[in-house]
Amino acid sequence: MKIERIELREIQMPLVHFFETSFGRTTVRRIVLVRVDADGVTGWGEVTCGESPFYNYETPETAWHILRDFLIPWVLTKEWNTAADVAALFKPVRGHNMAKAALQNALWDVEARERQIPLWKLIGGTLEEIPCGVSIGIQDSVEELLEKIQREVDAGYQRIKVKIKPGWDVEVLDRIRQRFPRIALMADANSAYTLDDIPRLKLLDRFYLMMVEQPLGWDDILDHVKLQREIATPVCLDESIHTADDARKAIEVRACKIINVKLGRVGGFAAARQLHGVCRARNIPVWCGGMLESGIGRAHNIAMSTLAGFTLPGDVSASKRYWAEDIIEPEVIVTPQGTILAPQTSGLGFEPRLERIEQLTARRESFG
Ligand code: OSB
Ligand code: MG
Repeated sequence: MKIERIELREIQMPLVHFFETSFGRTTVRRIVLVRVDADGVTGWGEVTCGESPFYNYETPETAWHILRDFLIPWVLTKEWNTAADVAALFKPVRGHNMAKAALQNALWDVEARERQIPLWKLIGGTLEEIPCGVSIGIQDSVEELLEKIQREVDAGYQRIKVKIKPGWDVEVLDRIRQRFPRIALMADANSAYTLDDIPRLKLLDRFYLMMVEQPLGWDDILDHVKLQREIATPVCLDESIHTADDARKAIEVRACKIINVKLGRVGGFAAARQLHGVCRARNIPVWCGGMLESGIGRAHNIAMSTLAGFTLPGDVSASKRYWAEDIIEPEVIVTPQGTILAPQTSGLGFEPRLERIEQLTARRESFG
């Protein structure tokens, strides 16, 4: 691949509705995009970190620094052949997986466009229709939450995930189950509990949830083993799985029964595929997590979700749930059956809307 230019830009996009988790409320997203021009085609990637270091330690500022001062200079000056190779090139940088993923995934997009095939086919995906769920944040009242759930169930989404934290958990789930006894339901705690909360977490079993996501420490594996022994609800890990090796270890010690894969959290398509392979070989279902992505990150998530092991509905939902106007054309739509159809055009399968991106840009820098 002959790279002509790499560009970083930060865009700012207001969410149509605030999104609240156990660690805080987001109203405006600050998203760093990576654009790579190479061999006459253009590829795009998205840094999926939050604005503050509350989900993990990355922020738009740390990602910009790591990309500008390390990853981009290496890609421009060192020897490598394919997008899959840059994972090894980036290895000396410890962590910062979301910065790494944005650049690596942009190179995957370039490669797919060069070969004129959809990105999902290039990574080895086979599912042409992917099952979708929604993630619904903490609301100001339970009534508002119940209304939101009703809307998403009516839209056809195949499972509902709600955010929980101490004080917004058992009573809320009880109200949800009274009104929606049969929906596929799960809860995501984003690390809001400790082992002292085991008695409370045991109460979740009465709601026959599909899973409880990341109840304990953001970087913990072993305490989740203790918890999983005590509760019937399957534990799903999100925050604490950064590599295929983390997944292997978590499965070996029985810390979880399900794993959420986020492209950013694991460092890009190469690692996501490895992790998917590790889970598949051990019969551990995986699903695609989300980070309130713009259309570009969303399109990458759709591609990943076509890998055969992504059997559970992911947090991959329609553009309009988050954005008044997305930055891709067409925007992501979900069928009345709660699925997304894999795109048939090359690369991401969605075209970035350059003039819209330009309007939203807060800063930019070019390299090469
Ligand atoms: O833990 O899955 C999470 C959003 C921001 C940070 C962490 C998480 C989430 C979500 C939203 O649950 C998923 C989405 O993008 O729809
Ligand atoms: Mg999560």
